[in-house]
Amino acid sequence: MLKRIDLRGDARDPRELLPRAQIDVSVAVEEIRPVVQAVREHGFAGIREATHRLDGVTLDQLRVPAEALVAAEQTLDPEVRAALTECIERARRVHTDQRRGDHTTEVVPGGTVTERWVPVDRVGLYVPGGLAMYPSTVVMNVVPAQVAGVRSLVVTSPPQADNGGLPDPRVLAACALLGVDEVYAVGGAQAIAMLAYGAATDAEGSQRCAPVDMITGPGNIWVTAAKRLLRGVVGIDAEAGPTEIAILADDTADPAHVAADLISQAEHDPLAASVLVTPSIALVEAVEQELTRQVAATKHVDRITTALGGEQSGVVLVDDLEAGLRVVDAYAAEHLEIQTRDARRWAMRVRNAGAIFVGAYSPVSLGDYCAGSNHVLPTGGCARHSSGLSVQSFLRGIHIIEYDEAALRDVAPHVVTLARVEDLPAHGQAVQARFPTGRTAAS
Ligand code: HSO
Ligand code: ZN
Repeated sequence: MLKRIDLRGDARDPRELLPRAQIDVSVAVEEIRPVVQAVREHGFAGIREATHRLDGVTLDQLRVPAEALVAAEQTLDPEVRAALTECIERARRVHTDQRRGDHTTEVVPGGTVTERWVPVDRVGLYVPGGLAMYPSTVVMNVVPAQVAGVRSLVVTSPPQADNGGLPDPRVLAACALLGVDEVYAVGGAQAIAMLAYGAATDAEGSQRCAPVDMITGPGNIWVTAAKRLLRGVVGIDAEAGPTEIAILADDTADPAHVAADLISQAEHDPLAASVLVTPSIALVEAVEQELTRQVAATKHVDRITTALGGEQSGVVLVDDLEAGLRVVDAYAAEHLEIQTRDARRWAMRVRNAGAIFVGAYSPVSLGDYCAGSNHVLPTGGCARHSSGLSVQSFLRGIHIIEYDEAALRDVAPHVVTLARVEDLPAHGQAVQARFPTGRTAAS
């Protein structure tokens, strides 16, 4: 099922040799451009037309009524409520610890730079519908935004024909549990355009969705394309690609666990990537047997079989764990599991991964729901330069510069010199104008 890539005795840079899907968003950008334009020009009418054409639902009002949110929460299965509540509480604990205070550096006596962390004012969260319907993702986006202190938070999710044109009831319930009361039944590129530009949400224009400052949340290729197109008009978290799991394992790993974890992320998407990196051929053979047995018994067989058999998945055989470490660093997985002897020690040496799951009892599914960690993580190798969603994602560090007369006078000659070197004498003059007698440190 998984193809084998044998890197034993191979000294080449593993980056080029690893499996990875190629996804081109640029074609989709051209396809959604007219939708975005229509929403920008015609507001509500543009959204309604696109929703009718693409989602098969005609809406007179885009905002989800408060009673519908209350009803979704009240009719939530108690077991689901308990699980979501646990997910929220654990995430809150971890994200609360991420908060950082303002910091002042006294550069010289009388000259300070303060870094003040200020939350983004208004954030829009896109929650997919259809194949991907994740109340847990509502939690993973809303909790860090709330902990950061974002004042205004809006959620938008596609209308479901079978839910009377409202978004999925479990998504609505998650919003209600988190205290989010501004929710819209809009999906796709039209939702991203509505959040970016703002729009009336009914025909009379009596209600409006005000534009947001930043959009987060996963979505399909059209949503990703709209985010790419509107980046700059509005802040964008990241372009979420199909999910990935890499497992670095040795002969101490349990093949049944390894197979189950590879399958768990393949369940998301036919384009999901599952990669096993190991020096143990015995483990590979045992995992292959387990995969055959477990895949046959699981629900989403087609999706999983396609994902595991796809170009983006495979088993990478390496000489030893040192070589395996180089491979997982080169791959920079969204999720990396370490199932080896001394797993923690190996985990601490990893440099590139969205999140690392250590040992036999920390599967990725735990992190997806109830570890307390965030499950919105960099994909497609972006873990080489980016982190997952956190409180920090919703904060801006503003530098506050405050120098007194003596401190400016003291450094003035250096400012003037650098201004001269860059041929920007007016820059130097802006400092010298404050010392008309020309008495700076140099004079
Ligand atoms: N594994 C997904 C998140 C998720 N899993 C949501 C289940 N629900 C991407 O990290
Ligand atoms: Zn998952």
